[in-house]
Amino acid sequence: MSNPQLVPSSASAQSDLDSETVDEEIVIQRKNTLLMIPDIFTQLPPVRDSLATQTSQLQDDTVGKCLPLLSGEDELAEYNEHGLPRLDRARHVKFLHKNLAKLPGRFVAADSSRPWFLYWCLAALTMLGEDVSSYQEAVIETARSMQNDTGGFGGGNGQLSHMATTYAVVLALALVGGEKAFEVIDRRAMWRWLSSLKQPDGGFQVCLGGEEDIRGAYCASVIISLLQLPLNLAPESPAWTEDGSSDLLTGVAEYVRRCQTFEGGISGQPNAEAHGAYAFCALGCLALLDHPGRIFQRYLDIPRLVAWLSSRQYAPEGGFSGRTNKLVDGCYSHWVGGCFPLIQACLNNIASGNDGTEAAYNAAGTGASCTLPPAPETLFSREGLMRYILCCCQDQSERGGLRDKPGKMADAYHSCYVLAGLSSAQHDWDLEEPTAAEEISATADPVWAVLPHLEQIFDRRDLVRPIHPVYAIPQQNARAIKDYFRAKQGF
Ligand code: FPP
Ligand code: K
Repeated sequence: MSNPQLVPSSASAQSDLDSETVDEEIVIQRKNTLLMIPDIFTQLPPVRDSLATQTSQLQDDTVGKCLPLLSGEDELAEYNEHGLPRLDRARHVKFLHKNLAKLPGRFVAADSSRPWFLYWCLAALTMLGEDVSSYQEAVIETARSMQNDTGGFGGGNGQLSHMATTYAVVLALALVGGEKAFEVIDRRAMWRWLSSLKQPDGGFQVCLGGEEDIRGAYCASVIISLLQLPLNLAPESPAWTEDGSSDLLTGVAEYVRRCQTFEGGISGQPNAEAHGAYAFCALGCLALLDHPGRIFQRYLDIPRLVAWLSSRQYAPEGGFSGRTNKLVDGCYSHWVGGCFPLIQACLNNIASGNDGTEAAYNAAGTGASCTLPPAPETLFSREGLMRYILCCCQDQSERGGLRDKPGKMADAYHSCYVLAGLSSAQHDWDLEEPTAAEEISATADPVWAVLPHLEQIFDRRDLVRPIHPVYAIPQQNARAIKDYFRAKQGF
């Protein structure tokens, strides 16, 4: 290296240098790092609305907290040549193990979220490359205490079964894996319980007598698919029909369609406000019903959805917001960022002509050849998301863990979904085998091909383990539980 300014201080600092020289060197180094960071991540947006409101004030405060961290000015961080700090793996691992241990009294309000803590921590540890099988016994015991004879899992012993806690328990059992863990689940009772939540309009209630929303549809689809449940409805279902024409999945896609809003995003229920968390639920749910290349086009306005999803990514922060005029939050790295691998799979399929567009065009008999547009290489700024995650979402204190934004405490929820978002930014996915609607319970499982995305700015050692784009657990864990239950005839 001919330019001494590029030599890291650890290598060049001599013991006889006085502290002033060292300080000067650090300043020079920071300036050089800054040169490597695109202006869009270090400057205020060029177009600003001069009307000050509570909303614009909160936005300015957030940018104010993020900018120094994005500009290589965090005293506690060591930046690489692109201005990115390392992923603090060891500290995050420690934080997550601690969150799986007995929590202090102030967590009592989170008691009914215990299944979630299991899932968030186990999933996050897995993404960080940890082996979580040592938690098998504990997860089995906890899951047993939360299962109801009437089907499903509550948030704790004696609590009402809920779609979200059931989803979290099933994923936690899949993460620790093994026959003993899978056998905890009473699948017949689960099937009855899901039948009783299924509504005539295609959606699902989240608990008996509770609200019907798109979380219900997503969680139900994941549970049905992972547990390979029969699709026919139990007679006590509100959606049961005498002629047997409707099953657990009837009308789910139509329900999802009704949740797309005028903005292009997806709301929790028809005619409500679009939110990133629900966009992921919508796409995840549809992707379990058929190949995204076919089903997204059939039920959603994709251009408007992509425009809305893209508008969730902010500059200079680089992270995503959950809805229009709200702030970036690390968790949307997954809820919004996790939509992109699914949309990418959809567009790749359309570009390859597999979705049937080309055949339909040719069949029209015009004689003209059909030229399909190529799929875009990437749909969001991976660099921006990575910068937000690594610069702004890591708790630099001894505590470790990942967070919503600077100034917030790290927690298990954000640790899980920030890492899941990092996985989306670091990898490319494609769905190899198209699957037919019936195949949700059929023998062949569609295979997601995943490779690290080339041209990255992060240290290769900071690559996290990829997760399945729909189930949000590693693909092999999803496959293991599905194969186990598929091999069983009936319950
Ligand atoms: C608004 O919170 C948040 C929502 C309207 C949706 C929350 C739902 C999820 C995070 C996940 C649902 C998915 C499953 C699988 C159960 P806010 O107003 O605090 O945040 P905001 O300002 O960022 O919108
Ligand atoms: K929030």
